[in-house]
Amino acid sequence: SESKALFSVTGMTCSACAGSVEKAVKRLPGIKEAVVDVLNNRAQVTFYPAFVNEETIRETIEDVGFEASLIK
Ligand code: 9UX
Repeated sequence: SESKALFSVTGMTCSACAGSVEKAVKRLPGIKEAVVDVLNNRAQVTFYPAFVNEETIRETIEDVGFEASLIK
């Protein structure tokens, strides 16, 4: 089954920032959907926990260059 994680992502200033976060997260195995909202500094990710977890997703967002923390 799938899980959802909501992250706070700070430092994104344009829609291209959001696009680069979405692209990086979607490249991970086990990601169903990633939606990044630059205006509200949020990333909502739907994933398959057999393949990936919240911390790997969070680190991937940080690797793109933004601070990310898990909200729920
Ligand atoms: Mo453009 Mo968003 O360089 O940081 S991708 S502002």
